[in-house]
Amino acid sequence: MYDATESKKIAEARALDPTDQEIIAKAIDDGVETAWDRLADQQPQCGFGQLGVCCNRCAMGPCRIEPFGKKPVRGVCGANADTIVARNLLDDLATGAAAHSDHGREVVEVMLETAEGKSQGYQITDETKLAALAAEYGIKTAERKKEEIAKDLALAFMEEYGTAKGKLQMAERAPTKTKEVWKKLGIVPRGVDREIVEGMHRVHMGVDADYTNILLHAMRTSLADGWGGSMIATDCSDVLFGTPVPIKTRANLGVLSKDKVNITLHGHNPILSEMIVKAASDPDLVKRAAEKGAKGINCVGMCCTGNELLMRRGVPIAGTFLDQELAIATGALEAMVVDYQCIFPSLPQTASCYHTKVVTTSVKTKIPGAIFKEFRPDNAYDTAKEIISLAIDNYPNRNPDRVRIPAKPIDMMAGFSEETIRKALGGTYKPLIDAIVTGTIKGVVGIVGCNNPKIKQDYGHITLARALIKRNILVVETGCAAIASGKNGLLVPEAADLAGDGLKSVCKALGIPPVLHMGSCVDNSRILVLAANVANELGVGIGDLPVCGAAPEWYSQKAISIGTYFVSSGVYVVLGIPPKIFGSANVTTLLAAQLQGITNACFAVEPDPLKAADLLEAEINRKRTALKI
Ligand code: BF8
Repeated sequence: MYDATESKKIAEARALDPTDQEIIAKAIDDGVETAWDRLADQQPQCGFGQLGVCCNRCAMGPCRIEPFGKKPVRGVCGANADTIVARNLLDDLATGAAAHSDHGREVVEVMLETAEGKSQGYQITDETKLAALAAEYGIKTAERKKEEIAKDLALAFMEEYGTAKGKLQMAERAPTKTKEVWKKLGIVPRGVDREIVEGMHRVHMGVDADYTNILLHAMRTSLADGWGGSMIATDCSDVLFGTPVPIKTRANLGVLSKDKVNITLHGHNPILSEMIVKAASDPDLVKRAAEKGAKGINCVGMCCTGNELLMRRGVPIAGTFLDQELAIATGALEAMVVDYQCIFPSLPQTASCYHTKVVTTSVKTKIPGAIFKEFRPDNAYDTAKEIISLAIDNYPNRNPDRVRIPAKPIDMMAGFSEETIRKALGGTYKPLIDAIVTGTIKGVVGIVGCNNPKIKQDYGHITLARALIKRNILVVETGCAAIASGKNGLLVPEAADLAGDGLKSVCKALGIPPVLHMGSCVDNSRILVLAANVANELGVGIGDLPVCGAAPEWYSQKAISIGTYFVSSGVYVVLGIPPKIFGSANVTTLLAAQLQGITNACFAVEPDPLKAADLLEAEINRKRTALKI
């Protein structure tokens, strides 16, 4: 046990945000284990694993390669460090691509069931987007009901997953020059199911041993995610729930209420979270909450499903990946309702220290100790009511003596979809292009990705975003990076005062923040579309644009796929956490240098966010010089 001063000191080292620090200190004082403690317990972490030279793929192993040129230089099968590192990377990347794309498939299935009248509580909301997508897919719209069009579109999306056409319709959005690079490399993305299956085939012992060949397939798989599975998830969610427009809300653990039933929606798919929020205003449930002594039902978001909710409904967001245990440690949470991805398996253990109930809802994500309520489209509203009832009935179990809710939620603004940005600029990207040409805005950087307890929570995101806007670089964000900026006050128009004079003038004229929240992690596809549309207007490739990416605090396999589809599309990406590739000099050189000669982009690794800002600015200047601007 620590005394209060020690807990505070530890908390300050773990997180940037004072509200997070407050609850980290409380968790320490309450004796609750969190990811930071588990990371400490794991020290020292396996050096072979960190370098990517550990292979546990078959029953002749596990094998590891000695990284300093001594024996063993090969696994039992004969694979060397290059093969092992590249195979491990493809395996991780395919896992991430599968997570995004499987999420997308579930949204498509709900769209189909909704179109056929078989779902409960969903509807086709955005008819403009539906019509635009139908035109893209050659689906007739004249004199047809929206449900008929949506049914054809859902079937067309399903076909994309395993298409026999050998290419994706969605990827046609990419500029010609970018697609030519893919063609030359033999990485034109086909259906994401196929790329993932082929990836799993290649990493089987005795299949692909050529690291270059393996990495090319990794690039292809990532493209099928970014321009396929993820893009479908984004577009289909917009049709069902509406395309985001600017909206105000609040962020940090202070959004929990001291006198309402608190429900945190954590995970990724809006299919679940949208329905819980909808059911939370059901008069029966509001009455039931009042009967239990609560002043209402307070739904808040967490992680990417939180992003989905806040950008469409203005639902407040409690925090990022590393806030999930802290939300429980406030002692004020009646239920943590999850679907999948980024859910700590330890949540029921955390919850057992308080009264919180952890509810899992997907057959894909069962966690020992959690309550399982299967959530299906055909009974979605009824199940949502059942889950909320469970939270309401748990309200009297809250122990006020163990509750601490931070005082001040922070105002933020979200909802900057590609459509909204384009519309705000007058239907064309010309004003943005002009601002970039004159140097008023030097370029654009997408800051994306997670928290990782290896770095002080949100420090990487916020330090980098502040440094970039000061240099007149517009920042667009998704995922936990965007939530971090919300918690730290960068997502309000007033934050333009922190920007350089050029960017500040543009933000003030448009009334927008210098950091734009573009959505969840699958919504990185919105950044791809934005870049594609700007490049198409200029008649260049994405790789020619002064546009870069960064993932300062990434942890997830999904982030590997995201980073790779950006680099494969021509966007230079700086990672704040080293990927597990340094056991192979060849793999490292290919990803961090040689790719630049092919896609005009590569990866860099820089844990210091200020140095990362220098790298990003230098790359933006390189591309500006090449464009002669
Ligand atoms: O998909 S940013 S910690 S919540 S993986 Fe997870 Fe990373 Fe957050 Fe969203 Ni994305």
